[in-house]
Amino acid sequence: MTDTLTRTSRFLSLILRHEPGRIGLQLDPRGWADIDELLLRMQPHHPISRELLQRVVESNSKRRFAISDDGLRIRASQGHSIAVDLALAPCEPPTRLFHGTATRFLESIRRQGLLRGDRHHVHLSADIETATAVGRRHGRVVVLHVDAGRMHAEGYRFYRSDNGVWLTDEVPVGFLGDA
Ligand code: HQG
Repeated sequence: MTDTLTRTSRFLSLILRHEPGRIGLQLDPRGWADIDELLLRMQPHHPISRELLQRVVESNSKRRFAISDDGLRIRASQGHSIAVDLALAPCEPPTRLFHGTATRFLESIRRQGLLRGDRHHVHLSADIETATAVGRRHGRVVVLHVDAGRMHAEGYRFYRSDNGVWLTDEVPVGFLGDA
């Protein structure tokens, strides 16, 4: 059985990344929602207390959600499909990053490189273990390595989300290899 924390985390992901309008909520341009308003608007759909919200934020192993310093607002740290500008500053990536995916995508990836699809960015991991967990969600997992150092040197921009996911617009085939 899926527990309350997981179900709440899923609902919050849906609202804060993809469909705030589902509960009549509007995010600000940086993706933040007012916590009092969020809790109020969640009542008819998935009622939770402020304490449970806090527990979801703190217990989430991927730290998917961030609360603002003043404690008044919440946003998803990454993974949006709606237009928000997280205002992440470009930064220098490690020389090597990893991308976990399913073997069935390989042929297409070797042809097109890594594309962001519905997301704002291609998501990359700092270590093989994390990449393996990400890839496993899609099926038989394979981990690719990304020559991030060379991409950066050639002008591709990288960002790091609040929860440590590396983001970039695309990874052309020439920067991909087997991990
Ligand atoms: C694949 C989770 C064919 C790509 C994780 C991936 C992550 C291609 C899938 C975050 C392709 C997209 C994102 C191409 C890429 N041809 N397939 N040219 N280029 N793909 O879920 O990276 O749980 O949108 O390899 O922890 O798996 O949401 O991206 O398999 O950080 O917090 O297309 O989602 O975080 O799948 O995962 P996704 P992802 P949360």
